[in-house]
Amino acid sequence: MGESMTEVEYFKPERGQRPGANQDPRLNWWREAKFGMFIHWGVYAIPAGVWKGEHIPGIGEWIMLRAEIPIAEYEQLAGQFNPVKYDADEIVKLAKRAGQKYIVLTSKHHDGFCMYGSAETDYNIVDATPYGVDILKDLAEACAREGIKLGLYYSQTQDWHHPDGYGNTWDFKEEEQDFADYIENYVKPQVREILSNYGPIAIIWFDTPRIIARHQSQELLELVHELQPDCLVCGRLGNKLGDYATAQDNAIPPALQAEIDWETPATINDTWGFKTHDYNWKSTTQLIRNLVDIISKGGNYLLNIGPDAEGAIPQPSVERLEAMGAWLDAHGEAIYGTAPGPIQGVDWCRMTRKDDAAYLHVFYWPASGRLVLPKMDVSAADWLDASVDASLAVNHEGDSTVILGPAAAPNEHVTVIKLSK
Ligand code: JFZ
Repeated sequence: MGESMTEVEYFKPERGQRPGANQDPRLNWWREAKFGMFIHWGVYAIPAGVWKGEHIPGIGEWIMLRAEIPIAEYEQLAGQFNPVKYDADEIVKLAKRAGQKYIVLTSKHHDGFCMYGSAETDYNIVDATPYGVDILKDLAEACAREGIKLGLYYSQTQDWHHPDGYGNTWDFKEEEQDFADYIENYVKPQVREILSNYGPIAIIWFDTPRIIARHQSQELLELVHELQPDCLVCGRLGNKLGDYATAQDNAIPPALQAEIDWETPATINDTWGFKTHDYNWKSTTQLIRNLVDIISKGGNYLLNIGPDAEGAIPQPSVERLEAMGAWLDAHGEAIYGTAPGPIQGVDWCRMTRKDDAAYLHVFYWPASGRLVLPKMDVSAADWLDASVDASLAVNHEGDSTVILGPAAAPNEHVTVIKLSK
C-alpha cells in the first residue's frame, strides 16, 4: 500500500521558514490530534459520477473536467442544489464519535463553486442555489460548540469556472488567461474572506499547485499568517512552502518518516466527491489498520466523507467511522499524543509509544499465541482493551522478547498490548 515518501509528491518545510518540522509549536495540537475528517462536498454531488446518462470515470469532484462540461451547462447545477438534509451538528458529532479531532471542508474545489457566501462571486451556495444557506457558517458554529478544529480546503490554482483560473481548456484558451490577475484579484480576496468571516481556522488546505510561482505561494503564506498566525498551511501550497508534508492521496509510506510532520489524505471508497455508483468501501479493519500504520510512522490520517446532493452522509461512511470510533474508545491511549514506537518495519504489527509505555498493535495474530519481537527492555504486557481478561507473560529468549497470548486475537480489527518496564 503506498510508496515511500521519497517517491510520493510531498514537500519538506524549508528550514528557516518556520522553526522547522517537528519543532514548530503551532503544530502541537495537530501532532496530538492524529486523525481528522475531510469533507468533499459541492454541486458535483448532483451528477454524482453520471453525466447525460454516461458513467464518468475517476473521482466525482472532477466530473466537470473529465466530461469537459461547458461552464454554461455545469453552472446550471447550482440552481438544482438544495441540500435539505445537511445538518452541521450531525456531521461534527459524527466526527467526534469517530475520534476525528479536526475537520477540513472544501470551501472551493477545482470546479470553482464556492461552498460559502463569497463576496467575490455570486457562484456560491448562498447566492446561486435555492438552498441559500452559508453551510460554512453553520459548520464553523457547530465545530465551535463541539470543540472540533475547523480547516478549509481551497483550490488556489485550478478553477474551471473563473476565466483566469487554471485547468479549463475546453471553455478557455490558456494564452488568453491572466493567472497573475486571478491570484491577485480573486484568490487573495477569497483567502482573506474565508480567514476573516468564519472564526478561527486551524488549517488551510491548498491543493494542486500546478502553475503557481514561488512569490505567489509566498504571498499567500504571508496572507494566511497575517490573518490567522496559528492557521497551519498544508503541503500543497506549492514551491515547498507550508507547515507539513502532504502525501499523495491514499499513500502510506512503507517506512517511518520521523523527520517531518506529514499527513495522508484518504478516501473511504475510491472517490472524494459523492458518486452514486462507487461501492468500493474499504473495510473497517483496513481503515483502522491504515490509521495505526500512518500514526506508527509519524503521520496524521485525514479521512474523507462525501455528502450527497441532499447533504446526507453515505451510510457506509457513517458505519465505518462509528466503528473506528468504537475501536478508538478502547484504544485511543495508544493513538492520540503518541510518537512512533521503537520497533519499525515488522509486517505483522506496528508500534507507537507515549511516556514510558510502548503500544504493540497486532495486525496478524499467530495461532501459537507467541508474539516474537526484537529484544525490548520491557517486563509487563497488558491488554489495552479492559474487556479482555486473559493473562499475558513476557519472556526474553536470546535476542527476542516473546509475549505469550491466547491462540486467537481478542480484537477483530487490531489488538493492542501495552508494554512497560
Ligand atoms: C487533489 C484533488 O484534485 C482531488 O480532487 C482531491 O481534492 C484530493 C484530496 O486532492 O488530488 C490529488 C492531489 C495531489 C496528488 C494526487 C491527487 N498527488 O500529489 O499525487
